Amino acid sequence: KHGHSFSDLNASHKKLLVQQSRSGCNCNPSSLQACYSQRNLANRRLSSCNSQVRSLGAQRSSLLRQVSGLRSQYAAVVKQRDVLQGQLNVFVRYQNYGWKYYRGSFYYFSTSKANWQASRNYCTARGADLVVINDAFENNFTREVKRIAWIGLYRSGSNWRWVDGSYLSSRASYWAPKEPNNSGNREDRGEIWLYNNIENWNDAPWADAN
Ligand code: 2F8
Ligand code: CA
Repeated sequence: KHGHSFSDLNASHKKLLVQQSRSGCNCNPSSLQACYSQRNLANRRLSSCNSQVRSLGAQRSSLLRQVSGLRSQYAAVVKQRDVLQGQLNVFVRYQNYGWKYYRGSFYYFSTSKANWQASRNYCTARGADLVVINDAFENNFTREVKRIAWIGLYRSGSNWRWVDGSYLSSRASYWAPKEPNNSGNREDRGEIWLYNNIENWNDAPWADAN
């Protein structure tokens, strides 16, 4: 059969009308114009959606970078906290044993009397040593002991040295007036002596029990 029957044409016309009404368009000029402007509007919305998608994608990767930065900062802070907690534990333990903290070091002012070497052994058995007085602050802090007390100073020949190996000649010193005098030619160790004075050290025989 060639060509279309009237009823065929009618059916396909109806079908087209249904499709047109689904798409919201009619084929008269004014509704065609409305159809174009709807399409243009849809295109504008689409391109605005696309740029939002692009911008959100960029925000997402920036946020992911921030998250990974924050994760590593968090880990670093946790590590720092653990170090500080450990230091705090040490601090509390020393304080509980009666050690005094001053400018970065712990000091123990013993009340028992012993000669210089036995005093030094008492210190080293506790992971410390007789005090090395580095400056005016430490000198004023240590004379707060308010009694005669050995310090980590010894004579080797004509040189006075600290127990850390340094030579007193290259450091601040706080000898009492006229000291060290090597009285009786047998004084070879340093002590806090005139503790009420800034210049308070004396040399005394190592075997004295301070
Ligand atoms: O007058 C200073 C002099 O005093 C004592 O000797 C009499 C001290 N001796 C002891 O502490 C053992 C000296 O060291 C000090 O120089
Ligand atoms: Ca002396």
